[in-house]
Amino acid sequence: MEQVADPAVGISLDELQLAVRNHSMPLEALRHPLTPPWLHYLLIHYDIPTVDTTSWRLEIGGLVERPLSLSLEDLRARPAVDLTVTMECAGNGRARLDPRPVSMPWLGEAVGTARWTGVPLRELLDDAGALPEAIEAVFTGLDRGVEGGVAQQYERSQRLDEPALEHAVLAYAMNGAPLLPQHGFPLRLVVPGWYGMTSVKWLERITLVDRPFDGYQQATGYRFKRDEDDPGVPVTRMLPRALLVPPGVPDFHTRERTLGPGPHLLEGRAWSGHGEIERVEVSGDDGKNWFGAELEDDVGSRWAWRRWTAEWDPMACGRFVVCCRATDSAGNVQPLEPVWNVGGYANNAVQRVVVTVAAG
Ligand SMILES: Nc1nc2c(c(=O)[nH]1)N[C@H]1C(S)=C(S)[C@@H](COP(=O)(O)O)O[C@H]1N2
Ligand SMILES: [Mo]
Repeated sequence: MEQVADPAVGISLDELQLAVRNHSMPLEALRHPLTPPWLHYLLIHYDIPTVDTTSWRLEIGGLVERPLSLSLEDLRARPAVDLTVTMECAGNGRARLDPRPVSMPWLGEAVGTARWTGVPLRELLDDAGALPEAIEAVFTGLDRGVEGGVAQQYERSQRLDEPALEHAVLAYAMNGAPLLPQHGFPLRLVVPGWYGMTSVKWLERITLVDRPFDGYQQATGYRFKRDEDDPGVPVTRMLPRALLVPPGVPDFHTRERTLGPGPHLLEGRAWSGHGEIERVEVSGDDGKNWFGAELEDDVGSRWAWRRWTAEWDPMACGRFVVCCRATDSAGNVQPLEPVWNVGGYANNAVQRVVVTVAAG
């Protein structure tokens, strides 16, 4: 199902259409601990559904003792929890792969951090009472479309023994305001630490099942495959990534930066779904020499990015390639060059920002 672009062929109008419907987070928004919702990245496979909350219900069924049907008021009446999470699209960085997998052509900015408010998933599953044979929960969104020739509703599953499910939230608010339609109104799943595809939006149903779910987004999409015939392995948690706020001012077309003589305080944020961020390093010479950045914790959630700062003095005028890279407590470190796979997932190669330092 996956397609790979001929290396000689640029971005197509189909890819451009995906890119204008689904936007990334402008890098200057890395200055915010919580991303303003209108700057948070977006990924919508099909159309944004229109939902009438007078008739909308969340159904919880399948292998449960007590099927539940809950209105938005029912959910809001329950004790609420907050979960501050950095979410990133699994396809982030895809457009930088060579050859280029044809799908949403993210450059590296498909990320955002939000405070999600809602009901703990575990409490609802306990109320419904999973039968002993249930091993997975399937989350079904209202949105419909065709993908890889298969008509479908957007659906993904999670194993019931997945540790992140203990923290997962069914969210009806984002940064203290009702969910926006594009982020899943009236209710979405948020699974911390995982790439975004698992956090199903516009939820209408949770179904407990006794076998691994084999829907398109699980069995065909979101798998690391060497080629189209490889069954692949599932894409799960976010690899570490550090991003920096590009310093100076951009050129309108190329976005190359111009700035005055140093020293300059560089800043950015770093996250990982595999553990704490242990280290962020910065390079002013395209990854030849690295120096350490200071890590801060201005968000205060183990599931969210950490701010970092580093003083950089270019010591001369000219053209520089500034990069940053993160290491997490599981020992994952960002590579200098991408690791290729046919779906273009999880390319966490270091960000490179071209800057020209000019006197006065
Ligand atoms: N129902 C539904 N849920 C979905 C999607 C979708 O297309 N439909 N996209 C997924 C993907 S691929 C990502 S990366 C995140 C994006 O969430 P956001 O748009 O709120 O940032 O939602 C996920 N949940
Ligand atoms: Mo995604």
